[in-house]
Amino acid sequence: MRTFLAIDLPDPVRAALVQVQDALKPEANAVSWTRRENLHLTLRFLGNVDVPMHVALTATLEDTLREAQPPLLTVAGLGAFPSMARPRVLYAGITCLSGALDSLQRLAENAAQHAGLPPEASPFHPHLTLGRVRYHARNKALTHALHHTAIPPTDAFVADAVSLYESVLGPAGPVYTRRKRLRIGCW
Ligand code: 2AM
Repeated sequence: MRTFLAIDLPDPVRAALVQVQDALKPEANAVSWTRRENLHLTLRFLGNVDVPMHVALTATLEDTLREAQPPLLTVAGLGAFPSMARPRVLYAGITCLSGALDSLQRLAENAAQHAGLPPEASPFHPHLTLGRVRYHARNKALTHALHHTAIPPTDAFVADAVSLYESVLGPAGPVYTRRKRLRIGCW
């Protein structure tokens, strides 16, 4: 089962991100846009993991998340990987106003390694993927739009849980199904 750990987004944040996608669309015709229901903040991509590993991983994470502080998050600015000049992954940034998103990511990483997964090689760059450019050439209009498109203001939100998602890849894009929801902090 192909899975990842993510933080869900409130509806008003999703709506704001869809508005941004709509604003960028005229400048980007070869982009696979993330569907509204698929918008999320990835904490840790796990890849193909078997059931016993998931059980071990979620048990460890559930325990450690109880001691964690739910972070207060807000959406902040547009960006692109690998660069604004050569955008391949279009994203909205995320800023942590209080609590620590990085320590949540470390708990997810520790749980993954404890369950037997190899360490994540890439550094953590928290982001909300809006779309992926299918043909990556320089696109000055898109770069310009990324610099000049404003994200509609949204309220900051508390991330009160980490979700384990199953991802099934298909011709119409991935379908994500939540398999588990692990609360952050003591309730
Ligand atoms: P993203 O956060 O940039 O969108 C499910 O595939 C999620 O896991 C995606 O949202 C994706 O990135 C993230 N992810 C991270 N590394 C990945 C990888 N090697 N393959 C697929 N998805 C990955």
